[in-house]
Amino acid sequence: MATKVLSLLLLFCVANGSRIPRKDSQSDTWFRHTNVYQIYPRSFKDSDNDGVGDIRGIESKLDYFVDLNIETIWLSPIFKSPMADFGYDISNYTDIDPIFGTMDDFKSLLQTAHGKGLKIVLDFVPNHSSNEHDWFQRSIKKEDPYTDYYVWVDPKGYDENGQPIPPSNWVSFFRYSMWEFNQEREQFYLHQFLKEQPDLNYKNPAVVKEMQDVLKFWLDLGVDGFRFDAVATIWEDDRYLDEPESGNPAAIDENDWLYYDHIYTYNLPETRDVLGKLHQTIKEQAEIDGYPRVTMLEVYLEVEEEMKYYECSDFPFNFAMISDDPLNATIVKTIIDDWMKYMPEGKTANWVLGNHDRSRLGSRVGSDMADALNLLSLTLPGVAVTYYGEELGMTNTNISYEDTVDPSGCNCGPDHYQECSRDPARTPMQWSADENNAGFTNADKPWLPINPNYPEINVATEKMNQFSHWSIYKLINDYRNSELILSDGLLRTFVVSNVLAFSRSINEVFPTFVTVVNFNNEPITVDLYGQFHTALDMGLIMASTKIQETNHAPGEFVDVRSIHLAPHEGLLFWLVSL
Ligand SMILES: *[C@@H]1O[C@H](CO)[C@@H](O)[C@H](O)[C@H]1NC(C)=O
Ligand SMILES: *[C@@H]1O[C@H](CO)[C@@H](O)[C@H](O)[C@H]1NC(C)=O
Ligand SMILES: *[C@@H]1O[C@H](CO)[C@@H](O)[C@H](O)[C@H]1NC(C)=O
Ligand SMILES: CC(=O)N[C@H]1CO[C@H](CO)[C@@H](O)[C@@H]1O
Ligand SMILES: [Ca+2]
Ligand SMILES: [Ca+2]
Repeated sequence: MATKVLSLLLLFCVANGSRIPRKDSQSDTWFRHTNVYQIYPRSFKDSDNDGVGDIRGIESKLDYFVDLNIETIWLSPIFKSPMADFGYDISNYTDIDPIFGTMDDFKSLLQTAHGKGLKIVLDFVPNHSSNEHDWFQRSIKKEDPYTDYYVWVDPKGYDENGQPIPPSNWVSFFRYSMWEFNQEREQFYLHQFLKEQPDLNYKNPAVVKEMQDVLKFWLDLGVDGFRFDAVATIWEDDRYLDEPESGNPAAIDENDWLYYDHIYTYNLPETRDVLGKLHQTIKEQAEIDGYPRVTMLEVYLEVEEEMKYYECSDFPFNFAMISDDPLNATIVKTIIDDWMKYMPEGKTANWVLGNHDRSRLGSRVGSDMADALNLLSLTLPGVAVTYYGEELGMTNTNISYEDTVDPSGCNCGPDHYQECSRDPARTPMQWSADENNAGFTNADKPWLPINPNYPEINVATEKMNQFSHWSIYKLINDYRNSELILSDGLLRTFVVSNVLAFSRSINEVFPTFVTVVNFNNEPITVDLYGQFHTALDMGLIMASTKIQETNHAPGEFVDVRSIHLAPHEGLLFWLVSL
């Protein structure tokens, strides 16, 4: 294939200029330039036909990642759980839930993955356990040492009906009070999420130690790192003062999290002290066996505030491109520039386009724009994070109220569930057009319905079409894997007529490549000459998301003074001289 020849040629010219030097080779580690793929295990592949995806299912599909040149797989929680929040309510942090398989299944997955050069990152949910966790059950009974493992507070008083009054007006993420009264202990406990998810008390050093032991358990088994869930909620102000109203018009009513400004419950500075201790446990493992693991954090903040979380992790996820606000070239340029400007020296950037809490990329920006944004994230410096199915152009699935299972959706009721439910972005992976349930399961009914677009949007069909979402994604990842896509070096971003472009090179003398994304709904011709850090004026095309509408086949040339772009086209080329 032309592209193979092309990349060999380019490899040769880079090799000629000696191996690509890295900015800080001392601390260089695999996760500075890896790509991360998030699997939502319930929906990836079902091996035993009960309608729910599982660990053996994932193991059976590992070659999919080898094929796509994806290195790191992050699994949403697979731990023992009553599934009130589908695994984000953990009743035993060191055990596998039977719905997903056994500990032996997990060990086998890990071993097979490592044998194929893949990494497995686990989801770590530090803020809360399940209410069915043994610690919580003993805490209710005030059995030491568990008495203060959770946040227990006396009622503020009792109302005229003798009902206990909660300590404060705090409202949880999933609506209604953050406080739940426990009859047995006659105190309220705190829950930032569901009442089935009591918050752990990080003011208690025994809890910190307990969670360090959990990390150690999995590190000793050989996992490659962790993604920490919901970290901004770890610490609360223990004066339990009421939070002020936010005035946010998006709030449904006063029971909605958005109704308040969470000044006493979200992103408190002590949070980072706790995280620092947990991160330290992960780093120490490298001192034992010489192999560095990754710590990635889930935290949604303004960029400058978010940067503080680099102190206590390898990187906090960059969610700036995941919002429901429309994106355009100027906005995305600002997102990129801000992250690169504020990121601490020597750290790694990252770009997240989707997850199991948000509307799917293809539904937010349109399927063709999704390809262009995948190109963007895969060619920016640092780590690209892909949510399962977004390499196929999967979109949200319309789900009726009757079929809704997400507690966040159910709590909003039949009139508002579509604003709150996360089910539409969690439906089964679409493997093929002609097997049962798109090749996900042979059960009569999968746990969530299959998207009706599966006959076109699926792995098998897209593999056979060189212009499909999947084929474009793979081509770009193949370049990434050839080390031509750099984690460090020069980056210049610019915008011309709502077209975003950026150039990348290790330094002035190394080859420069350029990514261009047309955010316009119309075709446009742009002149990008003079914007790069070199005077070269021809582009040798590596990839385009719109080959069928343009003449931008890999190996063709383009004059940078006059680049004709299709609507929503993403284009990748090397700067060359002829
Ligand atoms: C978690 O599960 C493991 C394996 O079954 C068991 O040995 C351990 O005691 C459990 N821990 C708790 C806190 O229930
Ligand atoms: C989604 O499904 C509901 C009922 O199941 C239907 O009323 C609604 O029109 C559908 N919406 C879309 C966008 O298809
Ligand atoms: C991009 O979005 C911003 C913010 O909504 C807006 O001010 C700007 O005019 C938009 N630019 C284009 C070219 O649409
Ligand atoms: C993106 C993400 O991981 N969201 C999770 C945050 O934490 C809550 C509670 O554990 C989950 O419900 C979300 O899915
Ligand atoms: Ca199963
Ligand atoms: Ca908390």
